[in-house]
Amino acid sequence: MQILGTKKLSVLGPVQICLLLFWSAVGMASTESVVPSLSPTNIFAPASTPAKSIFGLSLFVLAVTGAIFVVVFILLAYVVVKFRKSARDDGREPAQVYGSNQVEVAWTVIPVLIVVALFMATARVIADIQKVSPSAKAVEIVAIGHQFWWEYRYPGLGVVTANELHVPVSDPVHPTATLIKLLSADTDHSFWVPRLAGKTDLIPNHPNSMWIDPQQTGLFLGQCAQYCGTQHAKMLLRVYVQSRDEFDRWIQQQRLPAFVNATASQGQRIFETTACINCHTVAGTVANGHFGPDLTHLMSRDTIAAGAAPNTPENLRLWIRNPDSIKPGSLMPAMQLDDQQLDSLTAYLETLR
Ligand code: HEC
Ligand SMILES: [Cu+2]
Repeated sequence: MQILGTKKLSVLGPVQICLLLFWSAVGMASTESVVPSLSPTNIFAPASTPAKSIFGLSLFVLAVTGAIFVVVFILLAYVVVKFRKSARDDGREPAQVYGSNQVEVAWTVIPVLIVVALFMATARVIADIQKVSPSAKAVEIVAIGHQFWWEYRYPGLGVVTANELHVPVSDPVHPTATLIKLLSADTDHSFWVPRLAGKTDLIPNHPNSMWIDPQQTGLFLGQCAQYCGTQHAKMLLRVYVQSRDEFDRWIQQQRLPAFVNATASQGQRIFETTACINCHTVAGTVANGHFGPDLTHLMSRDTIAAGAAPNTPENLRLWIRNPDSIKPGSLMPAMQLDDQQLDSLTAYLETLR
């Protein structure tokens, strides 16, 4: 009974593994060739040099581990079939083999060599990515992780924004790297946009840096990849890769002070007499807080609250009424405003283009 049980298991095991492998291979093939843009975080569709090197490395690791799998699977299948219970078995214990030096040495040395090869390949990719020194033309950005949103500063360009990072594309004619210095305002976060680069942590009092050179325009998504508190899951990354012209236009627009619109003066008064200004900056007004995102050009963003919701008037109103309804645990308090105040405040925010 016991023997039958184990035999059944060992036959089923490889079959199941095989099926699993088959389906994951199908999945991989279809995401790569048929629908490359289906997932904006697809690790099989790298679009920047660091991500491409990592992709190459993962193919190498997959090939090595795949080869090991095939060898082990074939041997296992052979043994299971060849030595299965037969009618002629006399029930005695089979011959036992002890202490073969050759076998012991082989199954120690070969795995060690494989691990060393994988280690060397990995170390080389890491070193290759890190040794690149930024050219003078590189765009420099400081990314600061906050619970639970991203602050982006462009020190050389005089721009401060939040949650939606804009960078220029790097085409063969104008190769442009973007250098991102990673800081944290509170606890550990991790910057991870899979199609652009590997993960790098943002650690308090320990500046890190990374670089990207996205080779196609478009929106690249990511996610804070280090648990940083309740709303870590809604701390999304959005990287907008733009042509140089579009990027320059975006920079010009972001440098302007807040747009003043008399029709929203009532909302502006509420904003400026409520605690909002202690946490938020609106350039050119009395609002100069730094605990929350800069709102000077709030309307130039597609989403609010680090990608948690689309930036629509309804969501904005809902957010101010009760941030927890969109992002439970967010560090912005509900300010207990009445409906009329909420309406005028929303109308004011809508003018921050
Ligand atoms: C105690 C500090 C604090 C106060 C007071 C505060 N906020 Fe916030 N606010 C935050 C933080 C922190 C976030 C980021 C939340 C997140 O994404 O997790 C935020 C996010 C926002 C956002 C979304 C910005 C974006 O681009 O994602 C808006 C809009 C906003 N606040 C408006 C207001 C208004 C209007 C008031 C006043 C009624 C206000 N806030 C009061 C801290 C504050
Ligand atoms: Cu985080």
